[in-house]
Amino acid sequence: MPHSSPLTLNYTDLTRWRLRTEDGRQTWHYLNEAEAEKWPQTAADKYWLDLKLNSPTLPKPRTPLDAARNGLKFYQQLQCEDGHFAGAYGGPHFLTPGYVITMYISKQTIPEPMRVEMIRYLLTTANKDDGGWGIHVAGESTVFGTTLNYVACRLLGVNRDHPAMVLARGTLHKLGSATAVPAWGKFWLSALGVYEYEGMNPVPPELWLLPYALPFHPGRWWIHTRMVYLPMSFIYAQRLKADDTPLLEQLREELYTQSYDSIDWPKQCNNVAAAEVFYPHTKLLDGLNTICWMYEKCSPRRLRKWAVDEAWTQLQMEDKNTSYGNLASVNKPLNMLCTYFKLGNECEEFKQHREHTLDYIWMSESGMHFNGTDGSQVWDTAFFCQAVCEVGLANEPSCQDTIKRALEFLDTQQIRTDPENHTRCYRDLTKGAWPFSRRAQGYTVSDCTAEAMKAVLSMQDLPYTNKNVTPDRFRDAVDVMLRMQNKDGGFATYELTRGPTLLEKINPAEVFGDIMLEYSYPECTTAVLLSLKAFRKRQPNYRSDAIDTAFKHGLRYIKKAQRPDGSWFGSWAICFIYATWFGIEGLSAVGETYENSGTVRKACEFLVSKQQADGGWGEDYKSCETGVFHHHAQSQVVQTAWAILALLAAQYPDKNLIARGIKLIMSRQQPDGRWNQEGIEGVFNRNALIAYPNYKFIFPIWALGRWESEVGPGVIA
Ligand code: LAN
Repeated sequence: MPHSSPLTLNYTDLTRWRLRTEDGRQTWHYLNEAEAEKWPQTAADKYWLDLKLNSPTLPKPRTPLDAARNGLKFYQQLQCEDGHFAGAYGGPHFLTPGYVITMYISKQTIPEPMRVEMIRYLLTTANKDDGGWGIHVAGESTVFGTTLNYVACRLLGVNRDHPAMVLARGTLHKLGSATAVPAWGKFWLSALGVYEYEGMNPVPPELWLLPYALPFHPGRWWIHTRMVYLPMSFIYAQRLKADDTPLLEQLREELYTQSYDSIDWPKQCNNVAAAEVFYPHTKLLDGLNTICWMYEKCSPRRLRKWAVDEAWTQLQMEDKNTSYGNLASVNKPLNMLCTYFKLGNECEEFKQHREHTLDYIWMSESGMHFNGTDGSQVWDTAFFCQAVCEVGLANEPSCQDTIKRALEFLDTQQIRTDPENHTRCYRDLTKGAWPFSRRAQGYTVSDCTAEAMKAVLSMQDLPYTNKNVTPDRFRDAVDVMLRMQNKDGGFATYELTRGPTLLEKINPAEVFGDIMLEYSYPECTTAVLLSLKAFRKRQPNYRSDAIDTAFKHGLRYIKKAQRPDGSWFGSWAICFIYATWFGIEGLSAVGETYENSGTVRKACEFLVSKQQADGGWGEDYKSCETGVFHHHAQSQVVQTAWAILALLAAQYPDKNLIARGIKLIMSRQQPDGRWNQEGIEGVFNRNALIAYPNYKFIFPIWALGRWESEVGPGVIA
């Protein structure tokens, strides 16, 4: 059986790991000694493994721009061979188990160095007090996190008597045992054969056969939700599960506080540990579940077969359109599992899937985990480039090579084609768009197209760069974005809002909020508006009326989304400070400032009211969960940088107040120019945190540099 070898190693030799980056694809490799000699570790490898970098102590910066230059000097070393800036993208605790469970069911052996490092990651990220896991790395232990990660550890070969397992199991039992695991956990356990399908609410694939005109057709759901429920429905409808093994038999004993055979499964469908429910079932959902249950009892065989076939067709289209990389980290293993069940583990399709799981696997100083996506390559690189272009550092000779390589990367990552059969698979056109990670993944996000386009436009203005991205390619990007504006004037993430808000009422995932639909977001909206403005400066005649209208409606949305206290609520990073930065930038694009706009003034006052005693800003992730601002116990360089960027964009008059934030950022800078990792930066679905470790370089450099462009050179007293 896979993973049965004893746990002999606690960690691998970190000096033998290498990150390979090709065309944006990131994969980690463990070399033997001879190979390791021929392929030396780069600064990026060492940095991400937390090995000693030996980067020189830099002259102590006197001015903010000097500090930005030092930050840049350090950060430049981390640029990868193919021109992008790589980074870990972890945080959620429900991703690595999906991979491990899928590998186990499909009878794949996880290579030994990976197995060892995954165990190390899972054990080092367990909560210290009770040995359990939360929904994300900063959360208290939950049944969801603890069940899935406990199972992952056991499948990876950790013995049931290992002290970490004993502790985690005790915690799981105290929290209610695996019968109380939320819906997605119930699914994973059922597929593994350590929970029974009658204990989860139905996921009927027949929904895909309904006419699209119906407002609840899955093609209208937020793409991540629809792409998770698609493979789940394929597996659920056929009640597919792992071949039984002695280890699974043991798990059936370990996960529960009563004997497996005595569990009343139908009663467990709605048994979810109350403390971890973020979005409780509505009456509407419970009613629909009852109808689905009745349907499950009498579903006509031929109809079911037709629905399963349709799900399979959709799955294949997704696999093909993403080059087997898939949309993100949940549907990646799920689609692989469907392929295994349908075609076995010998076929080319399955091998492609297995190969592309590697795109998600990241080796960090605390071990190996599954990233939230196959990276954040385009996103991080685009922000970095904008920062150094705006503040003038891109003109300095020492930055030119970095910029040329980053531009080449972003040039190659623009999506140049549309998805095949796009209407058949409910996809939109993508020609001209940029993705979040890399071109092969094939999905656009409104703000990823926007940020990448802004970055490329600025870089191509520099005298020393190639102008490979031709005007027609920018026009394609603009077309993509203009098609993405919602009726309310705002921009959502991957697609237009396609369904009524009522759909949110059937959100069945329990642990996430706002997942059923696309919504307009201030972050995405501002990004698009700023990119249209930048485009218009270069090509004033292209679709100028459409751009005018988009701008007008976009601004209307931004103003409407502002909260009475002057802030905006952030959905993709923590939280109010992040979105308020976007809100202010959007308004400043049409010349609104603290002096001339009540909206901007209110927003500035909100930010100013949150400045901490040390001059910095810091916000806790609880803001995302509760919708109310929560201070972080310590100020954070990243959030301080966002607040400063916003106040400078607003031309906030009290420069001494901003200077205190600048000094805070400078005081946290290390002698070699780096900033150390502080709190986790990102969030999604209201309740899951995700790391953006590049932000601590990009945004401080940007804020320090903008200070000097706005306020002028000189030392801060
Ligand atoms: C992301 C990452 C990037 C993020 C921004 C570009 C920052 C944002 O402005 C728009 C939304 C987007 C693209 C986004 C959406 C949701 C993602 C893909 C993620 C947060 C990364 C991981 C997450 C995905 C849903 C994880 C899988 C989990 C499920 C619940 C399906």
